[in-house]
Amino acid sequence: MPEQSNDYRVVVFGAGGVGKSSLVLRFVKGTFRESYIPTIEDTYRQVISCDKSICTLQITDTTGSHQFPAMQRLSITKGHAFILVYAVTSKQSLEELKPIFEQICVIKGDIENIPIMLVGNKNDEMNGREVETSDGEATARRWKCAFMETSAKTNHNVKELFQELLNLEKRRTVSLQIDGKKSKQQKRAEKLKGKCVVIEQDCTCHVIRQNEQEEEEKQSQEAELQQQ
Ligand SMILES: Nc1nc2c(ncn2[C@@H]2O[C@H](COP(=O)(O)OP(=O)(O)O)[C@@H](O)[C@H]2O)c(=O)[nH]1
Ligand SMILES: [Mg+2]
Repeated sequence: MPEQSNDYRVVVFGAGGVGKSSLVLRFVKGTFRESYIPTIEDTYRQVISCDKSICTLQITDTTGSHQFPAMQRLSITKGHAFILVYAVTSKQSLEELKPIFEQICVIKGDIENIPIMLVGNKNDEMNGREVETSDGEATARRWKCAFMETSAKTNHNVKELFQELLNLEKRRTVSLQIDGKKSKQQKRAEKLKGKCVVIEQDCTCHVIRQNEQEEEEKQSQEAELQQQ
């Protein structure tokens, strides 16, 4: 089991081309690109709240299901929560998730306490669907994990995916919402939406090599929270 640290680490797995990077980039930067650029491994950071203090959500976008085995094992060992992505247009991409899921079970043991979301991406694709929603749901029931269909292209269920994943964490309270750091704009948005849990304005995302200024900002936010 990974130790409880100030980082909350989410790892995204799935076959090449299913849309892992697109989902992560849509979430952290709000962008989408049509072209396919294979990923080696990228990590993004975002400030979130965890047990009423500030912590860092670290999202690791992996290269695909044929990742180097040692890297894959390390990602699983270090990860707190997992997103397993297939494309609804590829039955094979769902099948390729099975060995990854099994490896998570072996390494983590008690997986009922590990947040895992099975994700059927590209649900905007009207033609060429190979995996029905019910097939995804059935797999998730077998794996005792959560399930969602998304589209990085149309931004369908992307923020919800990350928020739901954090909601599955039962050992600590992790939220995209930073308590006490709501901007006027956010408060307005919350009023409009009724219940809003995702920060849209203040949660700037960073590639892991964050600079010192950001570190300072985080520390001052922490100090502010402690004073409250
Ligand atoms: N139609 C559609 N295409 C997508 C979606 N997500 C990603 N793609 C496309 O699928 C290709 C692979 O995406 P990418 O995120 O690089 O896949 P990765 O290898 O899993 O990281 C790219 O051409 C994307 O534009 C989606 O939700 N809908
Ligand atoms: Mg990628």
